[in-house]
Amino acid sequence: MSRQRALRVAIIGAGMSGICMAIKLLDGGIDDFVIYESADDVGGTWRDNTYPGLSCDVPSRFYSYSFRPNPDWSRFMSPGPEIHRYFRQVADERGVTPHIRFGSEVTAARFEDKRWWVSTPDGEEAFDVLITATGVLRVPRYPQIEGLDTFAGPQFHSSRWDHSITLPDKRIGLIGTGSTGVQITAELGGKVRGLTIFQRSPQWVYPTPNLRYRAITRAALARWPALNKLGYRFWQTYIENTLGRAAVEAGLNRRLMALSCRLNLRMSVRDPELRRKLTPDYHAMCKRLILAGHYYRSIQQPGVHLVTEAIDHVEPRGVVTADGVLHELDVLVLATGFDARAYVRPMSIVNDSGVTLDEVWEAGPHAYRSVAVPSFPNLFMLMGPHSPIGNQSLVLIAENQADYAMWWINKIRNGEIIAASPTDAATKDYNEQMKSAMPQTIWVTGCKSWYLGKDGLPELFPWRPVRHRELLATPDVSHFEVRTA
Ligand code: N01
Repeated sequence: MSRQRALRVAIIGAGMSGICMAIKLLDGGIDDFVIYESADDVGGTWRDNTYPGLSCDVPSRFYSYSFRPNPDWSRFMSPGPEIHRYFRQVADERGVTPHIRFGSEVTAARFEDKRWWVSTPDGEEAFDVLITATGVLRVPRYPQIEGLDTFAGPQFHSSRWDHSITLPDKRIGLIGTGSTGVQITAELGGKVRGLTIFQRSPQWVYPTPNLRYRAITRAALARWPALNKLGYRFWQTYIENTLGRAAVEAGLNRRLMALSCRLNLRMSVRDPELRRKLTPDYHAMCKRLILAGHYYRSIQQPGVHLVTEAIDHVEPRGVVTADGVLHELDVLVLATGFDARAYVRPMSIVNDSGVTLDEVWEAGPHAYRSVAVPSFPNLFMLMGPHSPIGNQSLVLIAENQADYAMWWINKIRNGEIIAASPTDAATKDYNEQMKSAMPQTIWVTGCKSWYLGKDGLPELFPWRPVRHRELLATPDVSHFEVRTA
């Protein structure tokens, strides 16, 4: 222990991944770290998104830290506010919260004199290791629609919900039918004066009822924690062998999942015209698969209108579609998604040659095994480029990536190395392997989605999630440029 050197670590972001990294540091005996958080609360996605019907679509047992099971989840898939409370509670009980600097936005970070210099409006501080935990879908994407800002009523992005507005008496316009739009529809359909859904592309919906856990089940899970662990393993195995596999390998799994979506639509929507409008012309899972229980039921409620005509423009009274119809509205909700290529942007990350991450990523974000970038020493990313976010629980991905970062952090702390970054050759080789595996994935089968990058290829991990875990389990030092003095 005495040979260990003091080490300072900076984490950017106090969402699910940043909290996970902090716990790994504390468990490893490192308490000299700062978490920079631009907002005034933890939780990232689960803090920002508060729209009606918000829920996770990964089973609760599996969408938890593996080291902190939660017997109290109320449903099979947890409602958003419960997940937010869980992360806040874990941050408090594990001693993470005192390390967080709330309201402190990192504007830049540069590597100089073997250290990372992190800038905020309050000044600059030096660290040995920099961890980015800024999430994936953080920056809202606003649609370019003529006249949008002329709308007379309130309008907001789904991730910036205006809770001052009462909903039941309103005619609500909803643009977007991704996971968010579907969850909002499932919640509001039939409960508001009017819900007009502007659908540009229909979605495949995998039937997933969200059942409540009974009090007796929750009591049993609290009494016997092993049951929770069993539940975690069960859902991990299930997801990794269904969606985890079907998205990246053709075969029976893929066909069964597609069939379930087709049957769900066929059995839930009797009106052939409505069913036609809701039938996608691409393969299930090509876009992010929607997992929902009662979307189709809600869309058939009185007062819900599905509009498939393209939006032409917006005027003060509502949305005008290409057929010239004015859809009068009181509130306009933009469930139009996020800039998935933001990563750490707009902050600038600069290496000791003066090269920015933006420059390195000009052709598209890429990394070594999703966690590190050549020539950017001691920088580790959680949820970095090509993480398996399309077919795995993000919580487990964060844990695996944080463990990987810890492996290098321990080497630095033990004085074995001063800095490490992956070699160009290893990173290039890894990215070429990924590129050649992309054609087998469902994501390239002819749909448009936020998964696709500038080159038309998915910015996702093209193999089964287990492979990502294996790639991170045993760091390969020969793939790294290591500085020892
Ligand atoms: O965003 P999206 P999201 N005019 O990009 C439409 C995660 N998530 O917020 O498909 C008209 O998927 C666009 O149309 P099209 C999950 O990973 C998870 O819904 O491009 N329409 C689409 O329908 C998910 O994938 C949970 O033709 C326009 C929609 O807006 C990701 O977040 C819950 C338009 C955008 O869909 C993003 O989901 C919620 C325009 N100009 C979200 N521009 C969980 O349960 C865009 N659209 C964990």
